Amino acid sequence: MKAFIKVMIFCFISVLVFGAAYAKFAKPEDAIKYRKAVMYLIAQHFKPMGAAVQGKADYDKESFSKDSDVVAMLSSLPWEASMEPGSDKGDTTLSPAVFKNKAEFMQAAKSFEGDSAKLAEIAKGGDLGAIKAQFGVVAQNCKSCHQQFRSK
Ligand code: ASC
Repeated sequence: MKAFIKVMIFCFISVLVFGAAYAKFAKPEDAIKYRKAVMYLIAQHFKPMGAAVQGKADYDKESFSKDSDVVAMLSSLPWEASMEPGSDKGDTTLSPAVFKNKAEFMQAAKSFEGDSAKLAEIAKGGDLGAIKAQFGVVAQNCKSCHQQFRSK
């Protein structure tokens, strides 16, 4: 009986913890800070790749590959935080269009995830021509999503 009660308490606590995991952001500002932090990191790893692709910096296979891995790794993180109700107000450039076109927004997000993963894969091969082409696809991805879903 004692063991049964222990199991019940464990389950109860698990439900509380698991339930809490759904409410990831206590307030809209937290979601804004979270996605800005992720976007900042993505940009920091995206820019050196852009410089290499444009010939403004030397192409280094290893560092390009590391940057592309980091971008791919981060690519799935900003979207949940971007759909947090009320987080289109305040210190943000998120367009309210996100809430009106959630499916379209998520589709754009998924394209970015897929295209970033592909870039990371191609980067491992070190074929600069193929890398340039795929980098262009990802950059276009950033651009069109920003046009639709970022204000200013
Ligand atoms: C960046 C950055 C963006 C994208 C975009 C790509 O480094 O901050 O918003 O790349 O310019 O088209």
